[in-house]
Amino acid sequence: MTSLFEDASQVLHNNWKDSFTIPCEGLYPFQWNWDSGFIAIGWAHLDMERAKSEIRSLLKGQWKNGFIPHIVFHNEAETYYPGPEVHAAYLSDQSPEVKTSGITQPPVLGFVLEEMYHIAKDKEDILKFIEAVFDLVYLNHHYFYTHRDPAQEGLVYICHNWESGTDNSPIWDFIWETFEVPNYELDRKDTKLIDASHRPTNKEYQYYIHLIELFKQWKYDDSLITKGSPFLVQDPLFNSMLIASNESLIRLGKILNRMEQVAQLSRWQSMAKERMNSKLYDEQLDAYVYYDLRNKRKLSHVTSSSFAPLMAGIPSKEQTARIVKHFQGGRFSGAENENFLCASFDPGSEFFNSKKYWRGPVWINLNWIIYRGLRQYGYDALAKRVKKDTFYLMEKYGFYEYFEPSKEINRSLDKGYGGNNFSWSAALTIDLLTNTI
Ligand code: 2M8
Repeated sequence: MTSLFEDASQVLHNNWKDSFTIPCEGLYPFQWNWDSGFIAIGWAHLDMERAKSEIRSLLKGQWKNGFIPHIVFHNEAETYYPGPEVHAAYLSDQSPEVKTSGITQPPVLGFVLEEMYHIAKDKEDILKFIEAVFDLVYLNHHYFYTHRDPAQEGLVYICHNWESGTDNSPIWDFIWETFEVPNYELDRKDTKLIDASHRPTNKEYQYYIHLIELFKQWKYDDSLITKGSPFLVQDPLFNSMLIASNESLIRLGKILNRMEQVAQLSRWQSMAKERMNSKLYDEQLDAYVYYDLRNKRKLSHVTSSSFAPLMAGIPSKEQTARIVKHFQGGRFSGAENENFLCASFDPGSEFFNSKKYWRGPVWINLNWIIYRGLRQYGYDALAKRVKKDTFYLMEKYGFYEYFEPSKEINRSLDKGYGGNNFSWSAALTIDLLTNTI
């Protein structure tokens, strides 16, 4: 019998394509932005040269203004929709030579670089690498604070559900209710590859494609998107990843003596943390929620993204004590601890669906983010439980994309949900296996 570590390592090796790693054979055959960040952490434990290559390949897709796209199409593949011709990023005068999408994903690169630094045995060598990419990652943060924060308040917006990483979260239903879309012809491949009931509906895809069509009309010009996009949301996960990455870049910048960048990052950082608490924290729910910038309203629902601010050190100790109650005989754990941690959407809500992608299932990258957050605030026993739940699911089913949260339903299942041999599930398992708590 092979170990979990060996099996995870095999998944990464199988999904490696010369200079980067695909998230999943068939289902996601290109390089994805935040996937690559998590994958690089896995590679850092196995082969640091591959971890570096993963980051360099992603940065080949960076635009002149610092923007990093959510997909880089280095290769051709017929198994994914929408491909490069639908995204048509060449319409922007900022886009690079390689084909990319024109929307982004949660900015994890800053903290990924710091993880690589901690994992590396040869610190001199890794610092040379970090020094070589530091300005590019800094430029990405500069892009966010200068193009995605119209009120200059410290919170950046996303303009597409795919930018959130949590594609079909019920949160986006409330945005879809605010506008109508034409009927686009969809050439979906995902629903031919895996169980369609675990994926978003065609109606939802009409919205996803419509937003892309609007952005193309505007040649991906950020000022036109700010003015006109019907989807403009301040998302707690996205902003937490940016804040966690700011913090890492500040620490790395000090080591590299990049004091000018450190000073600017620190200014963004203090504003961002303050605003997360004054604008996105919901006192009634004891959780960070979403703000719909277009329609000027809070979207007060608890999702696994609501817990990401812990990893970024945003809540006070008192707030954290209230937040963790969701995990102990609470909303997410269930009163009798009947759920594995952590469902992607409030299991008590009428919008929860335990099988459907980001509307309920457990995701390993969010578990990793929550685990890191709990440890940061000293909730080691709870962190251990998140890790135990993660390993249980992975050992029982393998490295699936997402998993059933209900312990009861799990008794009769023999598979996880979505794609199998999914890279970030494997990569972050490798990382969790190396943590002693
Ligand atoms: C999923 O999203 C893509 C679009 O980006 C899709 O469904 O086609 C999400 O889970 C996203 O967070 C992830 O990065 C991507 C690749 O794993 O798949």
